[in-house]
Amino acid sequence: MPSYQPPPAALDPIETASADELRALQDARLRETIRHAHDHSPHYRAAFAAAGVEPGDVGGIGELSRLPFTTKEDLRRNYPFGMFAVPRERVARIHASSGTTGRPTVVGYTAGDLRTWAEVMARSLRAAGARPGQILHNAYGYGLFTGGLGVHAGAEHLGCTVVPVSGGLTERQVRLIADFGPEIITVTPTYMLAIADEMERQGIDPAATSLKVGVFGAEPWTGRLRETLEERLDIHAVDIYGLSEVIGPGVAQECLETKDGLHVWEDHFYPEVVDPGTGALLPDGELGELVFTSLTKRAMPVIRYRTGDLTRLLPGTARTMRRMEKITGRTDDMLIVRGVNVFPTQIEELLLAEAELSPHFQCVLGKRGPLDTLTVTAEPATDSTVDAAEEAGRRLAERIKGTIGVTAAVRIVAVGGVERSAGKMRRVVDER
Ligand code: DLL
Repeated sequence: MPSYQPPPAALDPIETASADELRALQDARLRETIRHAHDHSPHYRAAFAAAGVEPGDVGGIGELSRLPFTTKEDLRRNYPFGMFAVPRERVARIHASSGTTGRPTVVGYTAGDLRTWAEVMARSLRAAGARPGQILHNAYGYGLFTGGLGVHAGAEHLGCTVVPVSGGLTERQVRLIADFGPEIITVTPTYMLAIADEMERQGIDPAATSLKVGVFGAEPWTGRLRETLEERLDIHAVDIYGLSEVIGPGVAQECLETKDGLHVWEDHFYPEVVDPGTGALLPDGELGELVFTSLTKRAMPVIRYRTGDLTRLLPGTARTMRRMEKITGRTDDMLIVRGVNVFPTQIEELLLAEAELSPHFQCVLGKRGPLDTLTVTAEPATDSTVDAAEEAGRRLAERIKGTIGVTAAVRIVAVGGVERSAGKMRRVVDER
């Protein structure tokens, strides 16, 4: 267990407000958001009309499910600026998804939205254990991706000394960590692993750096990977969640003191969980697709946005606001291999239990005749032999069959043979 304990810090009053206070605020903000979206966005006006709802029909959160969903497809159809609910001149910043498939999705922020974002992001970093005056090494990518600039603004707002490294140039990442002495690092968990490998290559003990907390997100990662990262780097590893459509990083954050899932900043982003197939609202505690309604965003409000992320909502602990469980995966990352559903996170849990394998892996989907095949590509751990890794690979294949119920081949490749990424790792390679 890492020894760092952050000094106490004052929270925003709403973080510990009563459930009633929070609900009253949400109700009022929801009414405003719906009115604003209806009056200023042709998309929402048409969508509400098609569903037969008037803004006045929704008095509060209790009636939210009368409104239609918003999907990624809606954003694509309105490319580039059609979802904006303010004149384009009032949009202070634009971000966009990489758009590897189809058109990118574009999101916009007013100056006020950027302030809100910096506030929720600062709140997230504080919950993660960051404090004013600390040096924060930000290795999330800067650019159209929301990670770099989003975390950056929040860290400045909190009062940290920000090192805006962005992703990539791994040798330099290690150099700057050694020279500047940051206590906080913000980066995807898989790129943190690559940085730790590079530390070892340079003869630096990853557990002996100045780092105390890693704020890891932008991709699914498991409790097992938390253990790996905490042990290897002697840091606290906490989870941060967000998505561009809703605002970017800072929608939900795990608290350092409990590490029990992510508190959703519900005063700005109202979460629902629905059945991914039928869209029916599910009660708290049930696993389904996360849906968000923004409560304060002006440039691009989102109403009941289908995230594609699978999780469940849980009661608050370290904060009164509800938690979401660590994300299992995305609906579109679910592998269906001969009728069995598999998430890469399930493979990660099993793979990390094998000490002879490195934590870098990919799931490759192929075809043999009419049948789908799943091959997990993995590497030997640096202090392991190829024979021991092959043996661990055979064990892993058996455990995948035994626990998940799917037949998978495990292919051991040379160290460095599994693709690396300086940001979000591509876990699934579809070769069919
Ligand atoms: O990934 C925003 C972000 C940046 C979050 C930095 C955290 C840290 P997008 O590129 O729009 O935005 O991707 C959003 O990434 O719908 C999830 O599928 C996934 N994702 C983000 N955070 C987590 C997380 C940023 N903590 C998509 N756990 C989301 C699992 C995550 N998946």
